[in-house]
Amino acid sequence: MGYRVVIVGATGNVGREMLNILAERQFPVDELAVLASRSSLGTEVSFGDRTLKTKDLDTFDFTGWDMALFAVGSDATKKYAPTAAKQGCVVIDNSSLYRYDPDIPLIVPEVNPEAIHMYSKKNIIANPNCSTAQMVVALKPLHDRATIKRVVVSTYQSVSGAGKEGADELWDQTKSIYNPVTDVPPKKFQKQIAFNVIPQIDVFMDSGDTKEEWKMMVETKKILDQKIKVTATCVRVPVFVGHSESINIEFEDHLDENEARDILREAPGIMVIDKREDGGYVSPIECVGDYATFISRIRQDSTIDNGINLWCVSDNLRKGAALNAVQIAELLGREVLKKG
Ligand code: 11C
Repeated sequence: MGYRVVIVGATGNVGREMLNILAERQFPVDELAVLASRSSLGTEVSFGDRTLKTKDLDTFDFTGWDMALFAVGSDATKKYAPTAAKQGCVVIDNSSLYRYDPDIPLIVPEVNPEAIHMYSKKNIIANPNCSTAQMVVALKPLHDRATIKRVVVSTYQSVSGAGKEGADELWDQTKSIYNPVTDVPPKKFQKQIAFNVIPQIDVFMDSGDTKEEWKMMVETKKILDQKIKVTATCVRVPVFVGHSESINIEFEDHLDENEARDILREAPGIMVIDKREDGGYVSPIECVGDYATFISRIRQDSTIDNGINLWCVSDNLRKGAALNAVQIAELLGREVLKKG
């Protein structure tokens, strides 16, 4: 016996990846409902070798469905997730709406699977921001060994983090540079993204950090350890898929770079590619479609007592969104619902 699963926002980038990953990982699905807003109603989506027609999110009754994976923005989540949860369907939400609610678990299964049992407070589980998810997968095994005090991270985030409109803007702007007849001014992004980098993701906060940077600090604390200090600079780069991060970590205890490499090699969800030669590391284009968080460039930071630098790359639509949501669904099935 399997699960009755709903995908909310099935026609978007993340919704489609959720369907691909459920099929790839042979998640035990008995019945699947794919929902979309009225404007995309009737659009067909693929699930393995099947084609499914989207149904209307506005009129859908979640009663009797085991879990709903939400891949819509915070506004739509606010409108529909409480109803789904009240109707007895466990919500796994990819938006930022519920992440900071102390009664809602924020889960990366490789890091804090034990938090799953807190789901029952509100029948909702939150999925983290993409840039946080891949970073905490890398930090967790190192924190277990040498206790992290402080993290300084700079991100290089792909345009797909800003949805289809972000990817379209990079594509159209790049073409327009070769064909200047068509001008494609910045719309989704604050400045030209083609052949450029933009040190702003999301809105500015009073502190001077952007919200994306704030999310990395607050979410890392909630998922991994409240005591870890994080400072982040988040940058949009002209890459379609795959977020990269340069991470500097300061530990309580000494950690040798070779031991750090061995620990990461054994850690769940991680693939270490770290040869000290030309090209002996992973770049974002190579991680697309993969499940792993790739770690390269592991080395001692000799400017502090106990410091390590590393390079971390992952598919932001997969580990950063859809894969993590499906892993939460698997965890929920294994530890709580126990049907599969
Ligand atoms: C980006 N990280 O790359 C963002 C996208 O809180 O789920 C995901 C935003 C979020 O633009």
